[in-house]
Amino acid sequence: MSYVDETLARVKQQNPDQPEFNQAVYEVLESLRVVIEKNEDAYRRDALLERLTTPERAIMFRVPWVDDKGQVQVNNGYRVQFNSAIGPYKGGLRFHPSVNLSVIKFLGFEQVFKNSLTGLPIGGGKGGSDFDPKGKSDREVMAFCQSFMTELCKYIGADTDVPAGDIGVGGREIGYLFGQYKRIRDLYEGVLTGKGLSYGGSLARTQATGYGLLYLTDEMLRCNGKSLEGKTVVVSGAGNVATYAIEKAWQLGAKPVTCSDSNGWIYDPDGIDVDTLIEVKQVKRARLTEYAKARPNSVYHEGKGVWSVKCDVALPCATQNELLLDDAKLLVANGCFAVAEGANMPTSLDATAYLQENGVLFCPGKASNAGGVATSALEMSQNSQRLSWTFDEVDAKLKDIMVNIFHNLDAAAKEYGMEGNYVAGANIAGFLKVADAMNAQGIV
Ligand code: NDP
Ligand code: 2IT
Repeated sequence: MSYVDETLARVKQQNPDQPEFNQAVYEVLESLRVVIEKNEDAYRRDALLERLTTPERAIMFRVPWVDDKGQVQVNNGYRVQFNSAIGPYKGGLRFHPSVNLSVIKFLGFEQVFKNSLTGLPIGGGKGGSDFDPKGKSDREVMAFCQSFMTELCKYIGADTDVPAGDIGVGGREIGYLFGQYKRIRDLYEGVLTGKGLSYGGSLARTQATGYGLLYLTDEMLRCNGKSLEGKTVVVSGAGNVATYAIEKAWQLGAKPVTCSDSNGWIYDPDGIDVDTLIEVKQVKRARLTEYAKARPNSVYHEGKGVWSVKCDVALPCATQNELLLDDAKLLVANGCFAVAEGANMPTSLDATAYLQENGVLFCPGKASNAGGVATSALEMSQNSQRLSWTFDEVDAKLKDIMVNIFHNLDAAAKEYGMEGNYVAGANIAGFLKVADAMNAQGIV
């Protein structure tokens, strides 16, 4: 059996109850076959793939807190420190009821390659909890965050592990987490990114993932003789990534016509209005039914459905496995020619294959959503220098990083004889740097 197949079988056997983690490992290792097979004996002797697919450390902890009725609640907390070969662990925290060890491990594994692709010195990690911030009072969210950080603070630090936001963790949560870290550790350091501007945050970090997604999409289209100008874009999600993807799509001349949340979705024939979306989701923390009330031409539908809307470009920006084979078939039938992932692993393996086989330009999240973590690394640099850069400085660096990422993965795909396969290009380019650093550092 080949070393890749042996490793896939071992990961499955050791983690039988972790479907998301197995899915992420499968996607990466399938792309790496060509690289591994060139040097199989050396990789096998060094157990490189075993080390790559086993987190350096996985921390699980109890998070007790008291709700507004005086009832004690208990959630599960996680931090998976996956790989520190190229820098301190870096990656977000997700607060969502669906969080479990499999989800955090898949996200941490993806983060290793994503962070490598940014070209910046950051290793990969991820954390979170099955806590659901939805419907909780600010006091309840603060109580939860303080309890979560009381345990997490033992394992993180500005040069060790630097968490940030992800689903359910935005500016409010980062503020409460930072306050508790500083209080317990008595250290004013850049231990978290996505901070508020008054206490060490970076301009443009809020917008970075969505903007970066569009910078990369724009470059991918340009290099394939196409453009965003005048194109119809469908977007899923209505959170941080989706909102600023929609804003930048407008700025680049496209028309984004959909967004969605976990209850339903909006089609707005006039294009999604960013101010209304921000007012509904960020200010009121309300459902998308409120968007439809504020924009009478728009239509609200219950459930899933954005991929049924005719479009040129599709940007999944909500969550994993939200674009399945039937959705991919609809997109192709409706003439969609590009899909770029804003979320992590939103497209299932069979849907990705279908899109690629039908000539759709497909960019995987570990490349196209890397603008968020890249700008987090820029926030770390500013914190270390005790300086703040302007919005335009950060935005220009972000754009450069995204354009470079595209060219690196495009070149890697070409070098290994898979021109246009950006999934393979991203996995190979991300892997080579991490593998090189791991080799140089010996058996650790
Ligand atoms: P937010 O919490 O701001 O928004 C998430 C959005 O997705 C919300 O609209 C939410 O709906 C919807 N959603 C979440 N879970 C589900 C689900 N199970 N089914 C349907 N809809 C769902 O998160 P972000 O925008 O930050 O994250 C979105 C994606 O982007 C995630 O995959 C994340 O890992 C990824 N990402 C985020 C980065 C960042 O910087 N924030 C960086 C790179 C990737 P509702 O409002 O109902 O909760
Ligand atoms: O998935 C991701 O890259 C993020 N949630 C952002 C991580 C970060 O450290 O900014």
